[in-house]
Amino acid sequence: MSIDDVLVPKNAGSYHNFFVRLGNVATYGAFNNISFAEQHFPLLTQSEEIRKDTFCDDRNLPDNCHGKEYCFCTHRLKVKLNSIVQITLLGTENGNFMNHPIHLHGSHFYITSIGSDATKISYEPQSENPPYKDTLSVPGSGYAIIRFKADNPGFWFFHCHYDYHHAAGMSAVFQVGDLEDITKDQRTIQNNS
Ligand SMILES: [Cu+2]
Repeated sequence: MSIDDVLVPKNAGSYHNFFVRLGNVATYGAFNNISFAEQHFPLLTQSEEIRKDTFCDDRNLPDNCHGKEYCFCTHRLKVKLNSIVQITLLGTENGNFMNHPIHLHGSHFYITSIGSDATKISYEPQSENPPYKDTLSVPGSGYAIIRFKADNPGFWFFHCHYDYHHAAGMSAVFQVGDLEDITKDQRTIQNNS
């Protein structure tokens, strides 16, 4: 994969663009006002237990969440295998007092833009040679834009790395590929080991 494939996704079969507001209050944390609730089974190895209503996102909230400020459910961001994913991470802390170290499993990402003022988001890549990381500190009242190629099928945790924020729900799970892509990949790993 070249940097150009990610920074200029012109040849990508598909492209996903997410906007994630980071929120934390005294007792819970959230991405887009959804506080992550874990399932009782591991998604990766017991995917046969996944049901239609296992996951939620900000366009598909469970019925009991409507009208509520915060919602508790298994927040999933689903992307096509080999697509280019852009995520805008938005700090919502007043006065910039707490940054959030956001960590992605399964892939590294390029940080194409970062700033301390969330009202001045720039989508123009700030460098031709951007940092390549699996964790970044999003300024408390600022923003960061990250991009990666979703070429590793699976369920991957995406969360604030302050353990108490993570435990309080400041997390989501990326589903890279359809279940067939994921289980096929696992069979390949099992047969090769
Ligand atoms: Cu945090």
